[in-house]
Amino acid sequence: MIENINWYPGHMKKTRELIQENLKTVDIVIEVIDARIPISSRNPIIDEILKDKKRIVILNKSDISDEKENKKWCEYFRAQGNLALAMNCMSGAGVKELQRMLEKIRDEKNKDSLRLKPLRMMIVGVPNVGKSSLINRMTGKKSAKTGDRPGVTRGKQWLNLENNMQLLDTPGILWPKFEDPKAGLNLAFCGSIRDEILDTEGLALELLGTLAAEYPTEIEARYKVEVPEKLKMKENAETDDEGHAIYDEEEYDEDGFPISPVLLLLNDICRKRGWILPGKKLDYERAGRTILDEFRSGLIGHITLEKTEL
Ligand SMILES: Nc1nc2c(ncn2[C@@H]2O[C@H](COP(=O)(O)OP(=O)(O)O)[C@@H](O)[C@H]2O)c(=O)[nH]1
Ligand SMILES: [Mg+2]
Repeated sequence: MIENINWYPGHMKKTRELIQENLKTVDIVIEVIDARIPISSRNPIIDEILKDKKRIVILNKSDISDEKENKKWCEYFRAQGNLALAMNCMSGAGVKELQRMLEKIRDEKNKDSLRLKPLRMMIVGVPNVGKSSLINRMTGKKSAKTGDRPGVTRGKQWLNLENNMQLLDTPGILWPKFEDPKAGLNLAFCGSIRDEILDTEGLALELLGTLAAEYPTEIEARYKVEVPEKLKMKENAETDDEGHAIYDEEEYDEDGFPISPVLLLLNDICRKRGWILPGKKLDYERAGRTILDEFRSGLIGHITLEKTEL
């Protein structure tokens, strides 16, 4: 889990140095990102860190993201000169294809050499994208730790995979774009920021607004509510300083304050689901927690929050 927002500059510098040190000894870097948020789940200066090192971008969690967006994002990363692949570490879908890609690179590396050299790789990515899950998938039970061999960075171990490949056992943990509030929100939606430090109700309301605009059909089907037209047209809506859509408010509470249409939608959902407290108050805490959980586990649908320009 994320060591939360406390990425000190010194901390970042150290991580970066560690990755750069290991980078010298690897042939290829596997960069894992979250397919639901391919921009927010990438380290902002990853290109600067990896420079022209050969890279495979893994769009992980493809089981809960939007399949047609996965394809577009793969194309996008390929157009930048990388290899790219959608992956599901829960089922293992995509692992065989990754294997084939790696074998090709290994053979390329050895094409003129008499003594076969192993392909060496490391996995990098921001917290919670599935780096450890991928390592487990790649190593399976047949992996073995290599001992203190020359060339192995102290404290680091190389895992011997099948087919003459070696994987650094600890992934390079990078930091996401905390300075961008939109990225922070996306990371929080996807569970990359500890919920204890978040305002669940506020976060769920933000998520609901986003989903109502981009995936209204999924919201309607899951919660048996009708998403008002004006919420569906968020793209055209004016936004305030923090990027929140400004709607023409039509409903007012008993004190005369406007009620956001997203809150009205949440109210509808609460009533449909029976999230009501004694005294007929709506149980926003339960609503918030459930909507976030259902989004994160893919129950609302296959959703990608960040789209390519393609
Ligand atoms: N739905 C889904 N969940 C995944 C996938 N890969 C990993 N996860 C889950 O995402 C969470 C973080 O995974 P982990 O491997 O610990 O990420 P790391 O922090 O990058 O090492 C765990 O709850 C995993 O079970 C995937 O492909 N699909
Ligand atoms: Mg991990």
